Amino acid sequence: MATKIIELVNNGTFSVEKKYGMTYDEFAKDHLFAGVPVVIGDACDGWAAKDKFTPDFFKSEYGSRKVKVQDQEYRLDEFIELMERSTIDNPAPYPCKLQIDREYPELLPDISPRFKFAMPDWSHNTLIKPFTAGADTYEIFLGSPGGQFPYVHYDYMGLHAFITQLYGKKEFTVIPPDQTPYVYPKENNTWVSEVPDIKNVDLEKYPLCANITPVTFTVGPGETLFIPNGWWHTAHSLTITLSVAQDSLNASNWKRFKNEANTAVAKRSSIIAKMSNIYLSVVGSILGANKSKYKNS
Ligand SMILES: O=C(O)CCC(=O)C(=O)O
Ligand SMILES: [Fe+2]
Repeated sequence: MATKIIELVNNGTFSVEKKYGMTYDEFAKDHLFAGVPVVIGDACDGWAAKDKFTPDFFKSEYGSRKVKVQDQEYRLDEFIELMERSTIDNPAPYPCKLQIDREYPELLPDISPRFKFAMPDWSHNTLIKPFTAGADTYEIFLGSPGGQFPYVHYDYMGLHAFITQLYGKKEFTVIPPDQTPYVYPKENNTWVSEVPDIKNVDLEKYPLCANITPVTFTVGPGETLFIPNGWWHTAHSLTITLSVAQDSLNASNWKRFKNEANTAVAKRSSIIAKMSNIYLSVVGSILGANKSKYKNS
């Protein structure tokens, strides 16, 4: 069956498409190694979570669990009730994140099998773990109307992101990596932009933002947004939402991962950074980082 392609948005500089029936080969060439975002319409078709993961399910099954949202602790059922009362003008705090692998491991089978598109994934490999242990790589996001992700960023350590919308609609805004000089990366957290609201920029304060060409589009239930490493992004919920976010690391983003891992280590010690560079070169060749049949474009 041929891949079905729908153009979601096109600003003349780049477009974002939604695709169904994509083969791994197409995804690898046109998105993973090309560094092009895409909404995959059917990646989670085999997941039990598709019907099971609703705000009501979490309220009834896990209501007494504690969650911390924007530094405040809530019972999960109370937080979901707050989400239900949320309005665009007075949104509940966001993001409310549940760590699936650490806190809800019994739910992992519901989000299995891992998509072919997110494979291979080295971010959980024991050789890599020392570098990614601090990254949250398997999360549920609960949002409500008006809930806005607090900053524009690209994902830590050069990891790719797969965000699967299982309930409700979320609007994403993305900006390509080559526009990084115009988004005012923070000096100490270079993956976070200083600009508070990328869709309503104060051009007097941030004049370089006049050069950015963001696109905004909506992701709905059953759809997975692939955000390649280095793409700046942010999101806000249009309705009550539940999404599952996963990261991936493989030959396509190895170079970027290695650079970012070395930079993070170099902040602590230049000698350890040299050792980490050698270590990651060896690990890269063990994992086959330079042997992929696909090439970055
Ligand atoms: O779904 C969202 O709100 C965006 C999440 C995100 O980009 C992240 O956690 O890195
Ligand atoms: Fe992100």
